[in-house]
Amino acid sequence: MNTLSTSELNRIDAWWRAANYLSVGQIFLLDNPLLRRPLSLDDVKRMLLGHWGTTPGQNFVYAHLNRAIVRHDLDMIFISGPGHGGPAVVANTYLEGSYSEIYPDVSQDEAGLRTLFRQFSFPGGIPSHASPECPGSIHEGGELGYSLSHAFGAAFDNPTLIVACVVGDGEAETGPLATAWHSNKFLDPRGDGAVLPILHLNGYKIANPTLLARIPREELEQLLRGYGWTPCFVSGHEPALMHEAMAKALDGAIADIRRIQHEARTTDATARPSWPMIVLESPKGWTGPKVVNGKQVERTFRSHQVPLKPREHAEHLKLLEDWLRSYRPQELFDEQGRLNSDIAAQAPSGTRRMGTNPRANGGKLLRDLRLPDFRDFAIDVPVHGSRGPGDTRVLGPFLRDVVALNQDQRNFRIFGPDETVSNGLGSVLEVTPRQWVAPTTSSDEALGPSGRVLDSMLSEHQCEGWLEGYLLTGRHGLFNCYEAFIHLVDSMFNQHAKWLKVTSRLPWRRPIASLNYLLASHVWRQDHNGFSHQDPGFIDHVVNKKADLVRVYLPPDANCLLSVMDHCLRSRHQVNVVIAGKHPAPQWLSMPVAEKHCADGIGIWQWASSDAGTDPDLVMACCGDVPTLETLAAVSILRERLPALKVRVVNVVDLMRLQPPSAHPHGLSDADFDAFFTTSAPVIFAFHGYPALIHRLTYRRTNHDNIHVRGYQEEGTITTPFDMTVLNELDRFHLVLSALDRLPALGSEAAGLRTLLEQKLSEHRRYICANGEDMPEIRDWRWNAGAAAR
Ligand SMILES: Cc1ncc(C[n+]2csc(CCOP(=O)(O)OP(=O)(O)O)c2C)c(N)n1
Repeated sequence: MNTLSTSELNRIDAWWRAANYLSVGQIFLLDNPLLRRPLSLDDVKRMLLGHWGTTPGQNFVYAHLNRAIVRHDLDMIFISGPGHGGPAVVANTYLEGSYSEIYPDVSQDEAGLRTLFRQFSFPGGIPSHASPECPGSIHEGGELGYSLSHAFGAAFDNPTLIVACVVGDGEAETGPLATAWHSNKFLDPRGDGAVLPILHLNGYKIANPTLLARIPREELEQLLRGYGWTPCFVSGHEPALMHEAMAKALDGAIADIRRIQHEARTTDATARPSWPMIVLESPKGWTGPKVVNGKQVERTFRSHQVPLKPREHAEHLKLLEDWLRSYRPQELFDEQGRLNSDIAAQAPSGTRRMGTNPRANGGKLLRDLRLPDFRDFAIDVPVHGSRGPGDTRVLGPFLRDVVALNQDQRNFRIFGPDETVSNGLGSVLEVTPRQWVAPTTSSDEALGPSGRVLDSMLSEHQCEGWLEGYLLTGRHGLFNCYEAFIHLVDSMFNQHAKWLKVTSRLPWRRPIASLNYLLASHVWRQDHNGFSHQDPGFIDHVVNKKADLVRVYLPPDANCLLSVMDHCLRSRHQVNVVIAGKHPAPQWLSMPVAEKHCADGIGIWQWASSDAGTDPDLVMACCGDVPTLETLAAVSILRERLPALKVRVVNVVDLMRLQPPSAHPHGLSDADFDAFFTTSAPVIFAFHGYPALIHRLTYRRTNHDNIHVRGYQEEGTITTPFDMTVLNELDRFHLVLSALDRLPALGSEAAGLRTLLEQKLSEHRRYICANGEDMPEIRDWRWNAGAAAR
């Protein structure tokens, strides 16, 4: 028996035709939206920018999802993997009414249609992709590869939600997408929603066939089954047959999803389900021009963008008009240009419409996290420089309690590529397992079908994509990662930052929780990994983005880390990068002092300085835990050997304080900057990352010429922790030597010290090569100026 009645089939086909008509109209038309008169060149845009090829397939999917939503009363959102099919999502959200509710000027009449067409890919209008401006979108799809991970991120902790995710067959060739199929091993059918992937096998990319379309059907099916999915193929090109096949496939998929969820939610079944997915094998450029300039277009890569160029080829105008009229617009829209009511009635109502589902405007659903008082986790700092267990290890119990306090709300997750324990955050596993729906053995630790930590897939791309999807649908999270390998998601970070930038200017999009990176296992302490694991360049990458969106924090110790993390978890619509160590390290500030220091973002450490609050001869600045340690060790040498020298110690937690306020909202005024760094004293700046960044951030400051930066110089290997700093001339001895270079007035006093320091460096080298560890005087060094921490 057929799934669709004839009238249902006709209505769904009419919706599809309407969406196709609106899509072609968006790509081509400036005017004459209802073809009330013969098309003229004046009706056609001068610059034709957009993508047709993927669009009819996505329109087809959307039309059928609408039917499924109504029929099964689904809570569903739509992700357009090949987001260049923007005309499709715009057209469908317009047809369902969501679009005009947000943009009343794009009204449901002829004038609105004209605006809809004109604005697309047009100066002052909207982008050609499923961009943030498009209601219902959480995924721009400009950079291909992340649709499925976003879909899973959205589905976590949304037990009623089904995320319908169109995956391009070209997109499926990207690394992130190819690994994303495995996300099904992390979806808990009890507490999470479902993801319904629809692999859009239209056969072509921009100029090539796709791999998945050119492997035998059986091989493709085995591949998808091998990833743990149960694929259902919908193949063909004849609309009536395809409508019936798609409706049937969707009903089947929804039934399977419901069965899986019902079983999981009502029994003790723990076996990993094989979730359904659909493979939609339809022609690229379906229903568009078949042959243009003597070449096949429909079902080829030639349909990818704009298949007709009426201004270049006179005969294309007629082809375009025929194409538009082939959808029979007079049957679809009434005299006023409004979609005929019997067609419009197919749309789901209210927030069931995919363009209006609040999950796709996550800020609307965002609830504050319940946060424990971070001060309760403070480490005691009886004297400046007392030993801590490792800063992230102090943070761990705080995060553990964040997890525990929000278990009921189910709105906080920690993501990591198999590194949460390694990064010193193992405490969180005291209150939650790592979510893992595959089988376990008795030797596994802290794995379970439902948990707040997702760290059991070695894929930075999935962690990033899942977290983004989670945040975009109104929840909170943290991504912990080795510093060097966070670069794997540079590009994903870019896209997310772009999304934040655009949405921050859309009043109807509510702010979402910030994307928080905790980069532990950083460049300076990759003791057992070496050069491949040493790279602090993510900071440089991040600061390229719009200043009001990015924050970079380098807490010098555990109490500062606690304060910074509390702040980040409360913040909205930003990207926060926090860099912290996991190895035992000196602690400098008691909690009250740390809290104030972090709120200020920068401070003079008077207890370590010898300028007695007067104009210093030298500023020793530091940013990052290891640079802070080496700076204080350098200062102790200076204070012991050159007691008359007036040294000021400045510590920077919030890197953005260095920029002028015109460049970043956290920027220090010039007067404040000068008050910290003086206008003429030499500044030796020990920095966690590449030195050039400090110059870039401070080049407009009065004293910039006197700022001498030491940081990572791309020197690394397996060696001792202190030797890493020596190799990069960030160690205490080089810092003092740098200071002496810039204090010529010291004369012979400096010469003696210089000789001593050079001897120390030689001694260090000899010692580590003989003993395989740092010299005792380095390992056991303590800040001994004697002042108690306050
Ligand atoms: C990561 C990435 N690489 C390259 C591109 C350029 N690009 C845009 S569309 C496209 C082809 C996409 O093919 P597919 O995913 O199959 O989409 P469809 O055929 O449905 O248009 C390419 C390569 C991109 N957008 N993103």
